[in-house]
Amino acid sequence: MNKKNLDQLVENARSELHDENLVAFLGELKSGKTVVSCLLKHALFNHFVPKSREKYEAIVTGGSTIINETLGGMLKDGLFPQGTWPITSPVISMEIHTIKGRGPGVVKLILRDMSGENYIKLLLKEYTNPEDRLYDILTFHNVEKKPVGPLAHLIFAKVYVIIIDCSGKNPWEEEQAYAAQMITALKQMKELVRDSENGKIRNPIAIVFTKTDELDDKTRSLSAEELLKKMPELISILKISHDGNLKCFKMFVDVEEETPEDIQVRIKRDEAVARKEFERKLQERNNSREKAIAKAGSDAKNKAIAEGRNEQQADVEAEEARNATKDAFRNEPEEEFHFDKASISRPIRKVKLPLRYSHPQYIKFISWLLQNIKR
Ligand SMILES: Nc1nc2c(ncn2[C@@H]2O[C@H](COP(=O)(O)OP(=O)(O)OP(=O)(O)O)[C@@H](O)[C@H]2O)c(=O)[nH]1
Ligand SMILES: [Mg+2]
Repeated sequence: MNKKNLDQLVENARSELHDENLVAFLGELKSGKTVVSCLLKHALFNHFVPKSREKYEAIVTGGSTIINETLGGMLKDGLFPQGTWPITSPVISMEIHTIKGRGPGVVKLILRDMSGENYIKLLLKEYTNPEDRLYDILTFHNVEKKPVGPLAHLIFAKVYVIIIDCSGKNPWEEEQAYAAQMITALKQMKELVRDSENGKIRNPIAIVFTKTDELDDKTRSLSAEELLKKMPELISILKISHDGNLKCFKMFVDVEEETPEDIQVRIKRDEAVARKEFERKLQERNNSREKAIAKAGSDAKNKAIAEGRNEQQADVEAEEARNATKDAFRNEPEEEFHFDKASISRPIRKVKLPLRYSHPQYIKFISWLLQNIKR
């Protein structure tokens, strides 16, 4: 990586994402990012739009398949989403219009979820050189060779949502250390791309406490702001790194323990998903084999012609080369589908049906996002 390349990447990312109203969800593995992004959509359509005093209309303009599948699994079978695959970073885009009155006009809201695994790799891992981190973020998994990779929004999002998982044994200690580390990395990135003021992040930040149903009775009754006070290290990091709107929210879904039947439903779903992925990979491998076979043939033919043999002879050699390549592939061990049911057969928590969640907090969260995304 040289400095010029990096500057170019930064400019690409800036111009691609400058006008996008991107909301970045940041949080550890399994902290609840996907659940929050899905319930935000649910709350928007089922609570915010129908109950607002302003007249709103909302439509999903992107990511409806993933959202319908995930929400469908929760609402119908009480299934929590599968972990987000590290090779994807789902985007859900929605447009919210004010029909009449003052309101914010049209707001396009784009939520970008990410896998906790990538979050750890890009924001929690130590880097000796911050420019290396920036480069990794901008180029991460850019398989489609676009001007910037799918995770460039980590640098150029309009709003950041930091997820704090309350379900751990000692959430305050651990989670505040992660969040503080992440904010420090983000601040460093913002300074590098000159998107900070006086060395501070200016973007609005929401701190979202998830799984608050798992807190003890006394702690659960605290407000979101009071929960933040349990993390003095995070507060002081925010003070020195952030100068902008900051708001806290607490979110939960009512959960219950799975029954043996529930476990079977979940295993069946997970196995089907794993099989689909296996078949996709197999298809990908077969396609690349086909290409390699064809290439071996045309290479051999070109070589034969270049060496002065006639067309017929060249075709024979091409056929031989294709067969040799086919044989080589045939000798490779066949891949088999493995699915480890035993490791996922213990009961875990499922969504208690009918779905009940902290929708008043989601309504506040949506209002806050609408206000802050417009700036
Ligand atoms: N008790 C409780 N558990 C929850 C709640 N929300 C999520 N969970 C649990 O947390 C798990 C992870 O939630 P996700 O939303 O998939 O987490 P994530 O951050 O998207 O995870 P990755 O994509 O793997 O990084 C779920 O499978 C549930 O078991 C909640 O409100 N209460
Ligand atoms: Mg996820």
